[in-house]
Formats: sequence, C-alpha cells, structure tokens
Amino acid sequence: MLKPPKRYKVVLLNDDYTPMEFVVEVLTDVFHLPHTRAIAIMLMVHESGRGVCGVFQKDIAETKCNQVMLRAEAAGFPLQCLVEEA
Ligand code: TYC
Repeated sequence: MLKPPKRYKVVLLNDDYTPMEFVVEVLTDVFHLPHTRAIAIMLMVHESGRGVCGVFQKDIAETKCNQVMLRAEAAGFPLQCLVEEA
C-alpha cells in the first residue's frame, strides 16, 4: 500500500534582536500568509518562544526554512527556524 508522505512543521524561534516588522515581512513573503495571520504568528513566537509557520512535505519545509534563514542572515538578524516532523 502507498503511504501518505510524512508532514513537517516549519517552526520559528524567538530572539531579542530581530525586528517584529522583519519577521512579519518574511512570514508573508515565504509562507504567503495574509498580513493579519503573519502578525498573529509573530506575536505568538514573541510571547511563547516558538510557533509553527506551516506544515509541508519535507523538501518544501526545508526550502522554506532555508529561505527564512538566508533572508535573516542577509539582513544581519539572528532569526532562527527549524523543521520538525509533524
Ligand atoms: N522578540 C523580537 C522583538 O522583540 C520579535 C521576534 C518575533 C523575533 C518572532 C523573532 O521569531 C521571532 N523584536
């Protein structure tokens, strides 16, 4: 039998230095989230330490995670994200 592919969460981590507006911009661009949803996720991460940006197939989750990290690095912010099995 063909099993459905595993799903993976892209998890965003809080830090004290990345500006809130930058996080919202990355969330809207990389995850194609509406602005209100991006703000809600950013605030959740800011308040609780981490939050799920979305759930995807493995290669898509890894690509999005890399896009977040590359943008943060290019802008000089320590924003971190990771991929976890859902
Ligand atoms: N804590 C950051 C601040 O106060 C904002 C922030 C939110 C940073 C979410 C990272 O994943 C993050 N500027």
